[in-house]
Amino acid sequence: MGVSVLPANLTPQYHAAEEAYRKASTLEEKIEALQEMMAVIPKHKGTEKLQADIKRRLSKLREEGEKKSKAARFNPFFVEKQGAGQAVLVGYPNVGKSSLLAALTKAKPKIADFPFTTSVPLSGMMPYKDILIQLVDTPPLSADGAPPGLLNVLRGGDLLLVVLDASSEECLEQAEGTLSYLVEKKIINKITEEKAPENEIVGDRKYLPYIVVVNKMDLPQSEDNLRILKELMPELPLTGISAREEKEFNSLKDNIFQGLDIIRVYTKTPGKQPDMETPFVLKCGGTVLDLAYNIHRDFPRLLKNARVWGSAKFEGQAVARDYILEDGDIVELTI
Ligand SMILES: Nc1nc2c(ncn2[C@@H]2O[C@H](COP(=O)(O)OP(=O)(O)OP(=O)(O)O)[C@@H](O)[C@H]2O)c(=O)[nH]1
Ligand SMILES: [Mg+2]
Repeated sequence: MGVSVLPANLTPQYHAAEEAYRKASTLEEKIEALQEMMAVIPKHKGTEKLQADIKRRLSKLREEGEKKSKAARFNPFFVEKQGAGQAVLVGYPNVGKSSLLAALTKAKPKIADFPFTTSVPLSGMMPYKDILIQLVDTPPLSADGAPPGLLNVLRGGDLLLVVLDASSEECLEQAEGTLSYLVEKKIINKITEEKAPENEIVGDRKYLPYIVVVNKMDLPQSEDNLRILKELMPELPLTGISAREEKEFNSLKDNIFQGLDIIRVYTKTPGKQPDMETPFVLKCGGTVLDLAYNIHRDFPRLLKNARVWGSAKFEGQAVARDYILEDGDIVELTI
C-alpha cells in the first residue's frame, strides 16, 4: 500500500504538483493542484491506484465546492474559511470594525461616519509572520440584537474580536452590551474572575475565545475610557489601538495569533533543508501525529521516524508520535 502512495517512478513535475496540493489552503487551490497531479501523473499500471485516489479526492472537493457556491449564492452571510485561523470582528455600530479590516487586510469595506454601514460580512487576509489569518467584518449589533445570520458567522469563527469605541461616551455600555449578548447566546463563556476551562463544551461545540479591541485611541476621552474599562473589568483581555493611525497594531496581531491558540510547524525531508517558507498550522498541543495527518491522511500509517529541531532537548532529537510540538519547531518525518 505504501508503494501505491509514493511510487518511485513519479516525475519531479508530479512531486511539484503534489507539493502544491499539500500547501493549498483553499478549495480552489486544492482542486487546481489535484487537476495538475492528474495531468502530469505517468499513466501506467503502477499508478492506477493513485490515479483513482486523486479522482476520488477531486470529485469530493468539486462536490464540496458546488455546495459552497450554492450556499454563497443564496446566503450573503456565508463566509468561507481560509488561512491559518478565522477572527471575527463584532461590536456596536460605528466603532470601527470595517476600518480595522481595511487597515489590516487588502479588503475594501465601506467605511462611514454613521451607524449600520456594514450590512453583510466581508473577509480579508491579514499577513502575520509567515501565515495568513482571516479577519471577518460583520454588521453591527444593536439594542434590538443582531441581524439574522450574524450568529452563525460568529459561531463559525475561531476567535472573536470585540471592538469598542474608546472615544464614545457609551464605551462602557458597548462593552457590557456586546459581551452580555455573546454570553446570552452562549457564544462566549460567562465573564468571571476565573477563566473558562479551555475544553469546556456548550452543546456540540466549545465556547469561543475572545479579545477586546478598544479602538480610536487617537481621540480625546479614549485614555480615560480605557482606564475605566480596565478598572471595572480587570479580567478582560483588552488591547487599546487606533485603526486610523495604525497604533499598537503589532501587539494586536500578536494577541490575535495567541488567541487563535495555534502553532506553526516546519517540515523537512531527510537529507534536505527544511521548508521554512510555508509552515503547517496546528492547534496548540498538536503532536507529530497531528502534523502527519495534516500532510496527508495516509501519512500517520506510513510514518516510521520523526526528529525535531526547536523544542526538543537537543537538535534533531528522535521523538515519539505523541510528542507535543511547539511554535517554530522543525520536524523531519521519515516514511
Ligand atoms: N479617529 C478615529 N476614527 C476612526 C477609527 N476607526 C474608525 N474610525 C471612524 O469611525 C467611523 C466608523 O468606522 P467604521 O469602520 O465604518 O465602523 P463600523 O464599526 O464598521 O460601523 P458599522 O458598519 O456601522 O457597524 C468612520 O468615520 C471611521 O473613519 C480610529 O481609530 N480613529
Ligand atoms: Mg462596518
